[in-house]
Amino acid sequence: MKKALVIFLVLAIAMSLLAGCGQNASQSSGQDSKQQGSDQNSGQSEPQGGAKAEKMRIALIVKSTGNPFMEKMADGFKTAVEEDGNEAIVKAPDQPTAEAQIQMIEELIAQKVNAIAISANDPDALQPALQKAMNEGIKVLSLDSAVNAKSRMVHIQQADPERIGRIQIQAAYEMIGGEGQIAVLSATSQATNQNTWIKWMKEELKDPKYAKMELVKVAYGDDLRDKSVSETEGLLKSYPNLKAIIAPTTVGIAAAGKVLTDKGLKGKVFLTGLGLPSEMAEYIESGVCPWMYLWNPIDLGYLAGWAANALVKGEITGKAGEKFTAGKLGEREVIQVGDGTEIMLGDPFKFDKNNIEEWKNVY
Ligand code: RAM
Repeated sequence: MKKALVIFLVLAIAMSLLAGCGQNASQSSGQDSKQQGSDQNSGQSEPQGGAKAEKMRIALIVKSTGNPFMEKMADGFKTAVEEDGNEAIVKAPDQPTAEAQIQMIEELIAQKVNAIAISANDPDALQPALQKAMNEGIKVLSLDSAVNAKSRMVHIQQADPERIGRIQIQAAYEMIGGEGQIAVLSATSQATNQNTWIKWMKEELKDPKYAKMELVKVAYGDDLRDKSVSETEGLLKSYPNLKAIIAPTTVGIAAAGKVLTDKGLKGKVFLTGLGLPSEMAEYIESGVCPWMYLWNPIDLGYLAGWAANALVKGEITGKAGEKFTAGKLGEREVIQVGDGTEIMLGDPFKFDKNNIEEWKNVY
């Protein structure tokens, strides 16, 4: 009996050990295969029929939601990123603030994206977040509204800011016959692009030919439609002799166009600035806004998308003199501007009664 019991116990122990080993073996092999799978994914490699091993995730943060210019810019960006076989992630904060953008940058760092492109709501406030991103190997670029040179590898510039600023003052001068009060209706008070253009407007105004023209106020509609409407109404109320409004923002100029139209001020208060042909056609046709300027927002986003592709591939690093092919826009060069580098899209384009018809369906 005793012998039988010992044999039984030995057998039982041996079997349980064997079962344990088996379990461990299958568990560990399961882990191994899981790990292999996530290793493949952590490089964002999604083999597509063997064509491309690495699919990079390239993010765009725009200024805010509900801005058709930003939407068109994002369309161009997505096209370029996808043309190179990468994945585009587009983020838009509810409010055009630096705080909201910082939160989005932190989220994208946690997601380990490969690149972040941003149209900045503040030139300096994003620096710690963007530097953290770059320290983690994420390529960072700005477009449309720049961050300072320490916060980015390169900036995608729509057109020469000096020219954009000066031509808007020249336009207002012509419209009002060189005499009278003018006001600026801008986006947010921190926006890099608008503030740079306004700086050049003020430079242009120093020319003695503008001695009879007075810039009475810079108002901020924050690229929000309702606020831009109420700021326009405020300007008209505070300055009953106002002769022109310059709105260097597509949201602002469209809001001002509506207010001037509704109040029957066509020919009394002139409007110019930077506008989307699709939103401004009716005011250009009616004469409320005799002419205005812009560049192609789809191409601006597209150029930034290709610059991001080139950065993640290591084709460029953001140093002056580097060249790359920006898809259908052809070869582009990185140039030195001040203490940072830029890639330029082109010249601002003038829209008036003669060409608005053909452009209003494009963007
Ligand atoms: C608005 C935005 C954008 C600017 C255009 C002209 O849509 O402020 O940043 O480039 O206007």
